[in-house]
Amino acid sequence: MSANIKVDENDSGETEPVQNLTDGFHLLIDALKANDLNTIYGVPGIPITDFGRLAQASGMRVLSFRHEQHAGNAAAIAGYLTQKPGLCLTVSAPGFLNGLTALANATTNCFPMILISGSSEREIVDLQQGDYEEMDQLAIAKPMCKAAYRVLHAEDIGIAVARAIRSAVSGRPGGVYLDLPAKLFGQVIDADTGAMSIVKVIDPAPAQWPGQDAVERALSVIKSAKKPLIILGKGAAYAQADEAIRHFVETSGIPYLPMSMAKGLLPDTHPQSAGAARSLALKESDVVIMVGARLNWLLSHGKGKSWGEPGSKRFVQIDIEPREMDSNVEIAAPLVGDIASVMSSLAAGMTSNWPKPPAEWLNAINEKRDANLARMAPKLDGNEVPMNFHTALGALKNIIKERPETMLVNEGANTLDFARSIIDMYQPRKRLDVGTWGVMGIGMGAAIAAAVETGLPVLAVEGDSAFGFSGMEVETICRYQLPVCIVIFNNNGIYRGTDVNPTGGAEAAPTVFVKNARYDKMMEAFGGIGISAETRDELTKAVNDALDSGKPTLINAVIDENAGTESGRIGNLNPQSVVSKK
Ligand code: ADP
Ligand code: TPW
Ligand code: MG
Repeated sequence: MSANIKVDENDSGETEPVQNLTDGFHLLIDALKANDLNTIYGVPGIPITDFGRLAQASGMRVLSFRHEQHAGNAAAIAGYLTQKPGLCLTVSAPGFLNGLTALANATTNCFPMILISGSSEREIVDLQQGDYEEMDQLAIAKPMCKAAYRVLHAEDIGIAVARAIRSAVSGRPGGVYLDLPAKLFGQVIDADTGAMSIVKVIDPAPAQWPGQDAVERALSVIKSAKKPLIILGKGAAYAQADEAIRHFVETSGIPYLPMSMAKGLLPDTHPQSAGAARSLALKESDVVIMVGARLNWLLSHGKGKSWGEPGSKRFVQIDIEPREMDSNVEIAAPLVGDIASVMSSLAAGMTSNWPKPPAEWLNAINEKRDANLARMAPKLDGNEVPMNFHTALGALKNIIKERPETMLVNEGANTLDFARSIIDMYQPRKRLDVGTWGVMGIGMGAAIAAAVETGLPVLAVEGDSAFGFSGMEVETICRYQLPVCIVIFNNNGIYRGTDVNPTGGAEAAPTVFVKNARYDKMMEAFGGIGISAETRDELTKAVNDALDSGKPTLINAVIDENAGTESGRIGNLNPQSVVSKK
């Protein structure tokens, strides 16, 4: 898009050739569009209000949120789903800081995004003279993300955007900060010079092949295993190497465990899924093949009781980030490269008569899995009123089974942990959740990005506390008429609704909320559909109606306030007081 700013250089009234000009606003739009970045999630204000208007006028989608953190979370999920950096646009200082949490969270989760923020003037900021929303944003962003850049000259916008894109998506993906001082937007340069300054990034995330020696080493470790196990992480989901992963899993015949956002990469009902025999698989395995998953807290750092006898494991790890190797335990066979390339290298070395793991191991896992599933089944068919987590999630499990294309968003404590294990996923990249930090507040941002980026119906399963962190974005969902159905598991509080003030005073205990709140009324305030569901049948009907109609809907699912446990499944991480409670 050319700026079409024309200046008549002759003020004497004679006709003179006019000079085509462009400015920072238009150059930024041109640079983004040249790289096929066409959607912006943000909050307007000085100095980026006109940028949003001009971007929309240019045909970009500019989606305004009610708080930058949720716009940032949406951008991060857009990046995860598309392998292109999601864009978040914020105003200076406070808007920037609101977006920064999402940028840090994206980086932690290896999601590519770019936080573009307007900022105050360098000269004033650096002398600390008190500009409007003054803050040294670049310095603050740097430790929170993968890379941070500032642009001072309009002719550098093209190269800066290119640099930001490549930084976000190449190698281990992550968040990038782009600092744009207010003055930059209004800088005017010659339009031809401007057009030449735009850079289209060629091959932004180049394939990274593992060395042949590394491949052979890994294959020999895998071949020697008596009890092998594959762990698929969200890096594997991000890589979009779905067929190559399926081929590796099925040719090897090795049981696999999906980490939560890798669920559905292969259907959870796949005969090799060890999801319902997780403890046994981790404890007893002798060779563990990590595919785009880190040995962080979510996997007890690859050691300790849940991993069985010390020294009983050898690890093969596939990751694009070399420094991930040996992060927590020794990696016997590191495979550094992108998952698609590594998988195809492994496949080349695996003949079709590749030996399957010993039957004894497969039987042990299958028996455990079937027993666990059988034990769980009756709980999921219950009709209790008020509903407990199993009643309500049993209903949602059946709905996702019938509608496997649905995007599922999930946050909370019990609401998260139970939903993760109960709701089977059938397709890749359908499950979006609290990720590596276990952060509350991703819900509405993730739901909005899921709807915008895929056009598919979205089901957001939210703890009542979790929802509160981003609840105001229901207005955004209604405004853009997105096909999002939010189900709030309302148990009157954080973990449970039963805590009382130990002093006997009237002030509420720290973990409880207003009893019997009607979250559904929030949706009605903005023209959406609000429903309070007290039974399994009411819940099933309301969700099906919402997914059929595509209308923004919020269902307040009334859950027994006694049903949850402290911190869900990670209560063991709570520090214990050594001084006895009174
Ligand atoms: P989970 O939480 O599901 O266990 P993590 O976020 O801990 O997953 O790990 C994801 C890993 O995937 C990161 O170490 C990241 O470097 C890696 N990764 C991301 N994209 C790719 C890719 N295309 N190829 C290989 N590894 C990747
Ligand atoms: C940004 C701490 C972990 S889980 C949770 C909080 C506040 C809410 C749990 O209650 P909810 O779920 O959602 O009602 P349920 O089903 O168990 O009742 N701030 C941030 N992130 C985290 N993780 C917290 C606080 C937390
Ligand atoms: Mg709750």
